[in-house]
Amino acid sequence: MRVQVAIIGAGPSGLLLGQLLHRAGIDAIILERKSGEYVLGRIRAGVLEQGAVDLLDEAGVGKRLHAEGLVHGGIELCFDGERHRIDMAGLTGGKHVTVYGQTEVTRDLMDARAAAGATTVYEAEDVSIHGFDTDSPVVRYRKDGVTHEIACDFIAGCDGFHGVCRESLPANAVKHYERVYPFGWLGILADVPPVSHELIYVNHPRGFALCSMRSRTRSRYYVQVPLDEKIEEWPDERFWDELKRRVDTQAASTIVTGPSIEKSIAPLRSYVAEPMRFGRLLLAGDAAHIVPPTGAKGLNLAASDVRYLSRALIDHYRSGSMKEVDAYSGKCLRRVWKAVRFSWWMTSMLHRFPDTGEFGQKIQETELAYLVGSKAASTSLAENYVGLPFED
Ligand code: FAS
Ligand code: PHB
Repeated sequence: MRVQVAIIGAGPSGLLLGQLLHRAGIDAIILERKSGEYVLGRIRAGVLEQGAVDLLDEAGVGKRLHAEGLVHGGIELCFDGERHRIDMAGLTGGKHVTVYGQTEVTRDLMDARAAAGATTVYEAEDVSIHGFDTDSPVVRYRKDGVTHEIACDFIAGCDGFHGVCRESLPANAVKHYERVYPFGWLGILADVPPVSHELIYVNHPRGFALCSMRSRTRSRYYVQVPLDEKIEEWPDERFWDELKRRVDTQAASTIVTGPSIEKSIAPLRSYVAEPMRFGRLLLAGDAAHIVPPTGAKGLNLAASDVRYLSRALIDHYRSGSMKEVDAYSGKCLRRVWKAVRFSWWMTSMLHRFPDTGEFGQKIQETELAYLVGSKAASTSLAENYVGLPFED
């Protein structure tokens, strides 16, 4: 079999890239090791930058997003028992974010790919990549006991942090930058109305909390927990009690609780692999970088990479030039590192670290008090949260 582009991974990165390439008439196959149901079952991101929304529109999958997504012009920061709104739209000349779950983005992309009759091989086993340092790379995989080989021009490594593509690189070909945080996020999804119409990020001596949502009837909440915490030690009642202890009294008295429909603990790390291109292999999304979800950047960075990658591949097939492919890694990484910095800054400011102590708590609360009282500082947060400009 031969295709122009072999995409490894059917998460948001792989599906969005496949859709953009298909609309440009470029032949791409997607190989995914899990089932479609498994991929849809992962509860992850919830906030889309305008740039990601624009790209989903370009991919022709924005209809439900615009019908069901919640457009937000601000967020609230809660510290020292009080909430303060950051008017992001007012501070950024009208830019917004849209609350629309990653699960829904993935579902819309899966539906579009099926409607286009484009091939996604789910439950593809033992995917391996070869010859990406030549002009004729090859991908192999097994399905139902039969081994298949795909010749292609390019391999898109969209296979996430634990994928095969980055791991297939020679050790001396990639530089790793990493910071692992000494805590995790315990997240709960419940069919209860959100406590507020916008997101609330909470700094509290007991730890971080976040009040988010998926719709006007479905809420997503998180509390910071120690890394060694066990999910079975967190019955719903304990979660709701802890969340109420961390939010302000008004939120604690009005929050609607209910049975969890999903509950999980996610570790937090910052990670970047440099470069993101190795010959005919190009990494995108979590395959190349991970951010703590505090800045709501993970999914948006995946979309950012796919924006650059789709344009580079389309330019190559239209002009024969490799100029944009050569520029891909540098363009991505300049934007990735700014999002990694913002996510690290938000995490450092809002979470309780082992060495925070009373002095550290006062410093965090003072930084937050300065932030909400300074137009310059609030503008800096706002322009990063709604999404920095792209390099074109
Ligand atoms: P993904 O990991 O989503 O997709 C990679 C795909 O490749 C997967 O389907 C995987 O099965 C497949 N794959 C892996 N190895 C393979 C192989 N060898 N062969 C074939 N296929 C293979 N981001 C936010 O912005 N906000 C959040 O709140 C947030 N919460 C998160 C919570 C958790 C627990 C995790 C893990 C991530 C969270 N993220 C969040 C980040 C997340 O949304 C990612 O940024 C997003 O899924 C990136 O999409 P992909 O790059 O497609 O990677
Ligand atoms: C979510 O709704 O899952 C969410 C929102 C904002 C974040 C992280 C997670 O910063």
